[in-house]
Amino acid sequence: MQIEWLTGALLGPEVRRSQKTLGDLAGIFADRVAWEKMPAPQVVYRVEWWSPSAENTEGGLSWGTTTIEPGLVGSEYFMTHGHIHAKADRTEFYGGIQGEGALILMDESRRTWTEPMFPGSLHHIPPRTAHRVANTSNVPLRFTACWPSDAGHNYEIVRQQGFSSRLFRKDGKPVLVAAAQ
Ligand code: PAN
Ligand code: ZN
Repeated sequence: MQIEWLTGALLGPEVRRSQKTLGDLAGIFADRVAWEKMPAPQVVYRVEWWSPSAENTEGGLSWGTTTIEPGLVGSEYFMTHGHIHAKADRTEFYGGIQGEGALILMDESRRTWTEPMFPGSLHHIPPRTAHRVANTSNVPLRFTACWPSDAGHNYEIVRQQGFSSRLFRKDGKPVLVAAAQ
């Protein structure tokens, strides 16, 4: 296995890859009318990862790099779907590589806050904390992540309840806005 540190790109036969398009992210962005006018096949982000231990292996680790394209749906930045770990006490590291953005975190009481992401930023996602990343720059945002093999990903909770705040561009700058209930 190899990593290209300048981009986070993973190289090797065990690398797995996935991507999410605007069509895959139905219901995730606030402005449904703007979302419907955009091409469903447009890629919002890609993930490449290496899981040397099988999923669900206690004590194992996975390593991944996510690349989020620059863009907006209405005035909301392109972002990852977001999830909470199925084993909710499992934590994770994120590290910014390229571009700028925000790590959006939400605790169990639905309090949401952000941490700025930039090349060299390092983040610890605490237990029981939903997480997603928004790209607030004009270039692809790339970050690396390391998480426990048995963390699991609960996407349902985000699909059903969303985050309590969203990141919009206002006057050219990111602003966290309480979501309409
Ligand atoms: C990351 C995320 C990745 C894509 O590797 O899975 O950034 O985001 P979604 O999983 O929300 O689509 C991670 O947090 N792993 O646990
Ligand atoms: Zn995670």
